[in-house]
Amino acid sequence: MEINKFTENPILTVKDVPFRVNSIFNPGAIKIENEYLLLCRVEMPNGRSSFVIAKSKNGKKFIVDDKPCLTPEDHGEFSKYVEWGIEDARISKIDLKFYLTYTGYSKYMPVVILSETEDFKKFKTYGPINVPSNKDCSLFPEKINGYFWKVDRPSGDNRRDMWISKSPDLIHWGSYQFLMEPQNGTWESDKIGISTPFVKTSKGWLALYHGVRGFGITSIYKIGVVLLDLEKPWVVKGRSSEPLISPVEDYERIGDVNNVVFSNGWIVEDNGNVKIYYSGADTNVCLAETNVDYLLSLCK
Ligand code: BMA
Repeated sequence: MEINKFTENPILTVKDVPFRVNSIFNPGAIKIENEYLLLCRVEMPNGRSSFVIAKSKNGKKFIVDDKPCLTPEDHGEFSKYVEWGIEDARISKIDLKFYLTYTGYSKYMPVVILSETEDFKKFKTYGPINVPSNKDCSLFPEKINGYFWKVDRPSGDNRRDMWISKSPDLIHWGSYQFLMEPQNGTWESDKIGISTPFVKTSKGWLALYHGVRGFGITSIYKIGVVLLDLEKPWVVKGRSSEPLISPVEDYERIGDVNNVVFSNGWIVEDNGNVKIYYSGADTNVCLAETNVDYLLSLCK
């Protein structure tokens, strides 16, 4: 098996949302018992995003809830950091709770927000866990060397690199280290960012990342894969030299932002099968299937 885009893509579009939205895209994903849950970004008619849940028994056919579960207005004292929307949640289960890292967008520019939930009904937010501009943050599902770890993407001057940091409590972060930079003259030459949460494999911590290359007035977003050392997660053991998923089909080429495939959620099943949830052209939700062995074989 290599990677297969689902023949019935896209699996969700605005037509599946029972309330008025411009688009549904960029879902975080988690499997709870035997149910697949997507925390989808919905861009509301005013152009600001909230999150809505979609659920499925088979990971392919999803039913979208009839209202958002988390909105900018739900952020209490932190609302000013998310006034222009909440975007692109990554979901990690750590111990018995689910932790969400997502972009809060406001006049202060993008910043990573941390929230936790036990049931996807009630959410507790801890507000920003870094200073702007920073986005695309994924957590590791367990402590390494006694600390929690995250990877994110600060935007300083002209650089768009991924950094790794650690925390005793998921809220206070430090020991920042450079992790990965875009490779010049390739599909990811302009910027990179982590896509999915990290998953533990026998060979290391595996995650998808995105790479962007600009051509004049347009940018093309593609998805790659990276492997970090299990004990020293600041060490990159391998990464794909070519993209794993590229915008090819009309539903990936044409939409609100053309020529984009973007993922922030996947399910790695116990048998090694992988369901990648991604969006085409910032406009829909799609599925691609592969397995861990194939992804590991790409990390050279
Ligand atoms: C990124 C994020 C994503 C989006 C992508 C392509 O910077 O804002 O939400 O899917 O751009 O437009």
